[in-house]
Amino acid sequence: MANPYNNYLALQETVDKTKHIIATFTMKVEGEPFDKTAGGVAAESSVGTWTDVGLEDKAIWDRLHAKVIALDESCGSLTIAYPLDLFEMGSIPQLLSSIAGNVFGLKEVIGLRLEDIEFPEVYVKSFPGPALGITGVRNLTGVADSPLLGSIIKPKLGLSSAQHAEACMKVWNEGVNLVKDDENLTSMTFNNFYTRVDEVTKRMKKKNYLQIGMAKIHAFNITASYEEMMKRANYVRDAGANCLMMDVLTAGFSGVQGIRNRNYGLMIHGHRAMHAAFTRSHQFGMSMLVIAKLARLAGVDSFHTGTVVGKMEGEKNEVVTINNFLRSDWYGLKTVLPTASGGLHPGHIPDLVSILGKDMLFNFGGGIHGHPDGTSAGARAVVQSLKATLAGIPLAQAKNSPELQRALEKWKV
Ligand code: CAP
Ligand code: MG
Repeated sequence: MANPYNNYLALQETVDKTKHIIATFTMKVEGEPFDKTAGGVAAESSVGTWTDVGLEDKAIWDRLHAKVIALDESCGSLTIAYPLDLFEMGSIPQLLSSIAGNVFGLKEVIGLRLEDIEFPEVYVKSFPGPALGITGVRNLTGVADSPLLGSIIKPKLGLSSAQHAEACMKVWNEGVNLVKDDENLTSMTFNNFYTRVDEVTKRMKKKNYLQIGMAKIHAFNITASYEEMMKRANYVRDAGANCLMMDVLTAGFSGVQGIRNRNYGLMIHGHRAMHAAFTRSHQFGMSMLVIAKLARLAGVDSFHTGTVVGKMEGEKNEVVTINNFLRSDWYGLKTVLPTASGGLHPGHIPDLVSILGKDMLFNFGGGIHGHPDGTSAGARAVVQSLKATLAGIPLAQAKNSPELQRALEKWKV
């Protein structure tokens, strides 16, 4: 009996890209021919299985089977075209269950990485995408073209809601645009989510920090079970605040889509906690570019993509490629503000601007709250650093910037 996997090879065929989703993988095989295993990956991620089945007729096959349209064993690359009818429009969980589902578990596959996915217009348009996009975030804050500055309150956990809110005010008062909860700060015994929203928005309203066109942003981390995320998002909206945060991978795309599809009209900041479990290994997993594309479909307005110069891994080419995609036109879907975060301090800003550009959010946790003279001084130092950088002044020569100079003493670049 011929192995059905071979039937999925269509190397001479040209497919209509407007009617297919095209996935590119890197694959390593053991104990079976590369091409047959490529067919197996196409089969198991579309309509097939390890043997022929009686119920499958020619009509089903012709309409739905995926096709291996390119492969190169020498570099392990594999490209598969999936007919659109395989997918439920507007559902990232179903897409991943298909293309990034069982295939990673096939015995003969000893390496498989989803490097990129090309989506046709009709599929992209089945998602709302970001509600604000870069333009909307800039309109909200009144920051026309320079990078936005953000902070993560540190320590990550332990402060009370009032202490957290006080730290936010210190940071905003010095000119920083955004503050976000840390990825693991949700609703704690010592810092309840709802109390935190109250404490923060109460202070923001007193200083008129929620006025559109000059607003400060607080990204409240609503990550939790779905029904709890809805309750928290409602509360943030009803409190008159302007931004939700979700840990996109731990909350799951179903959760992110669910919240976005409720059209709160609030900015959504996407954190990528746990991404490295998928993206770091070059043997198994998926690329950060794939995750960034899915996050844009799901509808985040800002998303972490890497710093190149900070504490987290991420090569310059990869980070720049992802950022360019997030800012690019994509069948009319709004753009996403790339966020550089992780081990950053004021001394990094010149490199950040020259490598990543100005359509960016630069986030500082330890780089503000670890300043030798405290949080306010740390916030002033990043503002001074950005000002000097945009004026083309070397940081060491920046005038009237004592806080910056103190920071440069503590943290050498
Ligand atoms: C940064 C951070 C962010 C990471 C996420 C942290 O704090 O709050 O979560 O940047 O990494 O918890 O480490 P610091 P990535 O500024 O104090 O380093 O952006 O790569 O997803
Ligand atoms: Mg964090």
